Order: sequence, then C-alpha cells, then structure tokens
Amino acid sequence: MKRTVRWDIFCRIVDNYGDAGICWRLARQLTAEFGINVRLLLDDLRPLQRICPEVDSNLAVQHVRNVQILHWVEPFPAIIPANVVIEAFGCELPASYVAAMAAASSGLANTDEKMKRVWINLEYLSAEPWVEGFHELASPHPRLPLIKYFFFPGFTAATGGLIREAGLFTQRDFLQSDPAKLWSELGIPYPASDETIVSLFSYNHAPISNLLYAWTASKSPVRCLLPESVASLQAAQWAGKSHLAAGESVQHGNLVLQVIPFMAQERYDHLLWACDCNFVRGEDSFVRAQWAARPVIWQIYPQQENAHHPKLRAFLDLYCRKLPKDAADALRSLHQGWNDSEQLDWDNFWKYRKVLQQHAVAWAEQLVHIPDLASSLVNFCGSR
Ligand code: TRH
Repeated sequence: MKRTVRWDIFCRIVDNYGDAGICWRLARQLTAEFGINVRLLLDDLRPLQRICPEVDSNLAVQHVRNVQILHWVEPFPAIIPANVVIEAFGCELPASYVAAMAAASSGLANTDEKMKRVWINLEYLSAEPWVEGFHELASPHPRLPLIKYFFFPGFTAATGGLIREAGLFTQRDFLQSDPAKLWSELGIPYPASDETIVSLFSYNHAPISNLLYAWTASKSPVRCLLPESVASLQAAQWAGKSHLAAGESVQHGNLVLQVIPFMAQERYDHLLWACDCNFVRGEDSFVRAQWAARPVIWQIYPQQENAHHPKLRAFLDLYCRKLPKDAADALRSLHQGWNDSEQLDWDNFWKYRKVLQQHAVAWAEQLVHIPDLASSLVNFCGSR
C-alpha cells in the first residue's frame, strides 16, 4: 500500500506577516504541485488570517486550500511526526515532538510510525556568499538519533532557491498584457497614462515623509498606492491629517497619495504586477516584487548590530552585476537613503526607469533557471 507523504511545517510568529506569509506559500505549493499532505503549525494565526481571510484565527484545527492548519499551543499534544518536518526560521520544535521523531527513527515506535524522519531547519533569505557553504549542512542532534539539515533559500544554484509557483510567470504576463483588466480586478481606477504608479509597503522607521516630499517635487506625476496597515503616522502628517484610512487620497504637487485596503496575499501579488515600481520590505514581498519584473526598492528587516547591512549590500552586488554603472549607482543610492533615513533623489533614480525595467525582467528570467524552493526541498528530502 502506498504511503501518503506528510510534511509538518512549524512556525513561530516573530512579528509582522513575513513568517506566516512564507510558510503559507510553501505549504500551498507543496500541496498543490506535489500532492503532499501538509500540516502548518503556527503559534499565532492572526497574521495568516490577515493575508488569507478564509482562515479563522480562533480555530484550533482547520483546512484551508487543502492545507491543514493547526494552532500550535503548549503543552503540545501528542501527534505522530510527519515524514518531513520543517522548522521554519529556527523556531524550536516542541520537545515532545522531537522525542517522538527520535523514537520513530530508532525503531521504538509501532510499525506505522517506524520510519526515518527528515528534519529541515529552513533559514531566512540572504544573498550573502557564505550561505552557499552552509546550505544542506547536516547537524547531528547531541543526544538523539536525529540529524537536522540547514536549508537556505537564495539567489544561486548552490542554495535552495526562492518560492516560485509553477505557471507564475505565465499568469503574470497574461495580466500585465491587459493592465485595464488588472486594475479593475484590483478594484482601483485605471491610472492616468502619464503617472508613475508606485506601491509602498515599508516599516514605520523608513523616511516616508522624505520620499513623499521627493515625489511632491518630482519632475513627473507619481501616484503612490499605500496599503492601509502601513498608512503610517508619517504619511498622515505629510498630508496634514491625524489619520489616513483606506479609500482616502491626498494630492500635493506632483504626488497623489492613495490609501488602499490591505489585500489578500494573491491580490497583493497582482498589485506588484500592476505598478511601475514597488517599495517592499522584509522577505516575502521582496521576493514577490522580483517576480513582478518591475523595478524594486527594498527596505530590509533591521537586525541587531546592523547585521542587515552586509545582507543588503550582498543583494545589491548581485542585482547590480549586469546593470549599467550609472543606473546601478542611482539604485544603490536610493536604497541607502531609504534604509538609512536619508534624503532620497527620486528623479535621479527614475530617469533610469527604462533600463531598470529591462533589468527587472532580465533578473527575474535569470532566476527562473535555478530550482524553486519547494522543488529543492522535495528533491533534497526525497534523496534522504
Ligand atoms: O511583514 P514583513 O515585515 O515580515 C518580516 C520579514 O519576513 C522578516 O524577514 C522577518 O524576519 C520578520 O517578518 C519577522 O514583510 P514580508 O516578509 O514582506 O511579509 C509581508 C507579507 O504580507 C507578504 O506575504 C505579503 C503580505 N501582504 C499581503 O498579503 N497584503 C498586503 O496588502 C501587503 C502590503 C502585504
């Protein structure tokens, strides 16, 4: 009798939406494209509900899009460990679950449970070169007969790759070829043809008002679409208001700032496809903006002791490799300003719009040649 392959993905929410967003995409792809039975265990379901409104954050167990979602609570209930166990972002598995994995591997469990488990520590994304040397490294458990493997997403063939669903580019190209349809599907009026449409998703410590002032004085009209949750105080202050809600828009100089509702994850992907340039943050929106094949400005998640600085540099080094020097300089300069709360020269950046656009397409095409993260995981785990 053929066994059903089961994977468990464990994730603790540190903050924001990225942890849930990444695990949710991975769970869905493993289910839809590989027929794997996935259980997603999250210690807080609220961020998932925000990006996927079908999820009910009050339920202990639920099935959404063929993924079983469990609220990870302590004390952790006794469940049979899956064939593959993903510990996302070093979240530390429940001790009882690890003990059950060890029992299964050492033959102490009953026949049904007796099978080797593959334990993966899924890391955060980094373009730093050291990642290639650590990807797929084995780390034997100090006491138990278990091995944990480090798995690094990344931008090169010597890493685990990036989350990218099958057919994503075909779907993107189809919608990008019909902008009127794309905007109407998003529920946003089709923008005027001379406007540069920019989406803005950032942390609150970004120099938002500097950017808004730069757009106000920019040489050509800019429409900034700002998802509601990040319609920060800075944007409201810039508009001379105490609060900005979804549906409100404000015009100053050459800028129209339009606050839009926070969207479900797939719709947000479509927003990235629709805009001329996307300001994104963290990890998941950063990757999705690259798949949009449009110029991207990344606000990196800040880490202690400025560990994010080399991470940002490493990405820009890789991304700018085939970009003409003057355009690369403008891109680096805008990233530096955006990440270090400095002045921003938007016009100097956007005068390279054509070359930046061509490069964004070429960059996405180049990344398609390395296996996506889900496929890399399935191949690696199959080979264990
Ligand atoms: O929310 P984030 O800041 O998440 C961060 C990063 O993942 C960071 O690396 C991690 O250390 C930290 O969390 C704990 O940014 P990120 O990664 O872009 O995730 C945002 C998610 O929200 C992404 O899946 C897209 C989704 N989203 C929507 O679904 N709708 C929206 O309207 C918007 C703006 C975002």
